[in-house]
Amino acid sequence: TSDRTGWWRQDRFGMFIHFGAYSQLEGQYQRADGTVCRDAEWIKRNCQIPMSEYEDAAQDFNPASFDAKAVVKAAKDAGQRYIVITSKHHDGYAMWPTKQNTWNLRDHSSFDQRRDILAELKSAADAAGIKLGFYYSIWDWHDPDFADPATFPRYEKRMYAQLKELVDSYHPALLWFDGEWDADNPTNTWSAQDGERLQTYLHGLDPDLITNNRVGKRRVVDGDYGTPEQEIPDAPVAGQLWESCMTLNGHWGFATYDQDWKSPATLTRNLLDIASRGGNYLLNVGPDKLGRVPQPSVDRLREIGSWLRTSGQG
Ligand code: JFZ
Repeated sequence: TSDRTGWWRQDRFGMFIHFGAYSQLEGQYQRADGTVCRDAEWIKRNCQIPMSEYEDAAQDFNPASFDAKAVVKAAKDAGQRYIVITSKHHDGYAMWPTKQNTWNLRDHSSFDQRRDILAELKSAADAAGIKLGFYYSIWDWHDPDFADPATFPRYEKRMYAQLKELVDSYHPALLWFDGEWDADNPTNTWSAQDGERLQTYLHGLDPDLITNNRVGKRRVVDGDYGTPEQEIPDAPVAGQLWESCMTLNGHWGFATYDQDWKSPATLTRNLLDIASRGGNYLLNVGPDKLGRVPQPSVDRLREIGSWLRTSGQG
């Protein structure tokens, strides 16, 4: 535990945002034969969408209604004090104008080319005293150099360059890594050494940058904290900070068909349960293809916040 986690340990409650090219499909893919396949941020892979079709969908992506101030307000109303948004999920699509490829929201979409949602979110968060962090997937389905161990070093170089862009342009407080595996090629595994090298690199850019343990092999020494997913650990690892991330319904990314929302009572109980065990709670919203946070999510966030305020803990 270093000094850099001070604010994070205090803050306790954050907003996760899963938003990307997959959001354009809103959870549903209709195949040529008319059958429908459903999934959210994994839809490209789990519904076996050919890359050219997925790229076509991304070309139509136009989240014109994304409103950074409204997102930050929803977080603030809930009592959340930090936000972690997907800068790049497994599909490799970058949500900022990266210089490393054109597979990004600036160069491959129908979105206003002058806009940059990560910059918008950063300034709205700063204005509200909310910390901003980025999710970044090491696994990349789009970059052809990822999947082959022979070319992986070329991919890794671009990944380092992208992370430097993120740090230099938006000064995130935290990087939330994921996808430190390759399900298609188990020999192409991200090693403990790869993780350590990346951590050292990032702290050279910004020593205050917090990372989760998925930057490496999820050992206690990897990153600053552990990441149990969709669960509250009975016995947290001694000496390890941790953060449970959870969905509000059953998916991370937007899925029209998923209306299975958790109750405000359950969500508030989770927060109290986690906080009482010394953990952090990262609760997810998945904006729709226009960039709007679903109303059931906004309503639940407000209810959690109103409970916190009436109990004098907000
Ligand atoms: C990953 C992603 O694949 C998923 O789409 C989402 O972004 C989530 C927050 O993270 O999924 C995982 C990662 C780790 C585990 C399971 C799913 N795990 O440790 O069991």
